[in-house]
Amino acid sequence: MKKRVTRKIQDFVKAYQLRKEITTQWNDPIVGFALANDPLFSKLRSVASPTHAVPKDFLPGAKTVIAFFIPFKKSMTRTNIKEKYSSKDWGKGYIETNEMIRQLSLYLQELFVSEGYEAFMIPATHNWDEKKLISDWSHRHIAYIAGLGNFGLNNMLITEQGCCGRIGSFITSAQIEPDAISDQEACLYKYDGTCKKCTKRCVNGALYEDSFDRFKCYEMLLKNVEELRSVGYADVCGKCLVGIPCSHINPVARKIQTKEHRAEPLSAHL
Ligand code: B12
Ligand code: SF4
Ligand code: SF4
Repeated sequence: MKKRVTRKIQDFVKAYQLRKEITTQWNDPIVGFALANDPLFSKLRSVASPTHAVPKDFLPGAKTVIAFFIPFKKSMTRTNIKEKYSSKDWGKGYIETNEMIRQLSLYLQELFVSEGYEAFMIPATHNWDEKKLISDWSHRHIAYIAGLGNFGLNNMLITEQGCCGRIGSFITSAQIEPDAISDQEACLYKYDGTCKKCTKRCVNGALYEDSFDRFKCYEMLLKNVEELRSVGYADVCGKCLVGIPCSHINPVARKIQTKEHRAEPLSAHL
């Protein structure tokens, strides 16, 4: 079932971008699975937020949580590197991907229900407490538990395809084999204290090595809402995600591979 669901998600995204009205293009999504009763879900209440839900709060018969990361293409993320305000493509990418995640979740819901399972879908964003700017369901934590990656200094979940993309998750009563959490660090700063490029890219004084001010960040997102009116409601920024080592790859995995590769000829002679 795992392979089939992964393929269905990938095929959906491939077909979706062929629609005439869609301008954003995505790379193949990566998909991970978590047991709904994984003790890490209840741990989230103590680690992340006391109001964080567990899968059974939304679906009492929950057995599995499916998480997917939908990577943006480099050609799109590049448009958001220059200037203080976000590019139109980044704004449009946000709006179109949120809608795609909604339609993909509806599709998965129909699929599971047609096979006799229960299903529960969650929106990609705006499911937050307006005053605290915190949600009761963190897609990036779910994706972490489902083995899709690890956290960066820029707060993003960094996957094997980087952090430039959007995350969705979905709950079902179908039992699907879970994936293991990734023990591979993904942020260079967390790995060896280097990089910090994301903090230097922040355009509104919200992201530092030792702190993040979500309200300052949201202030910038709202400025972009005004700037990008022509594409719709785009509360975006994302300057701390683009043009950095972890935008499209896991730079720690790359660094380790390069070191091993360099070490190879020497070890071969020992
Ligand atoms: C509220 C929210 C915001 C707020 C607050 C952001 C924040 N950093 O807290 C505002 C409006 C400011 C915002 C801004 C942005 N957001 Co936002 N946002 C959300 C939302 C709706 C909820 C996040 C939340 O409150 N979760 C609950 C809290 C408790 O957990 P958390 O913040 O996710 O987790 C933190 C800690 O627990 C911690 N942590 C650190 N180390 C470790 C280690 C372990 C082991 C664990 C368990 C946890 C942990 O990690 C997390 C990151 O700080 C999610 C969608 C969703 N429902 O998940 C999108 C989401 C997080 N945003 C996203 C994005 C892309 C952005 C922006 C780039 C805007 C844009 N699209 O252009 C900026 C980036 C700002 C930044 N650098 O952090 C993406 C992230 C994608 C990714 N690769 O991770 C999400 C997942 C939306 C999506 N569906 O893809 N966002
Ligand atoms: S830019 Fe560097 S420090 Fe920032 S999250 Fe990416 S790898 Fe980590
Ligand atoms: S999204 Fe923009 S304002 Fe928010 S932390 Fe990143 S660069 Fe700074």
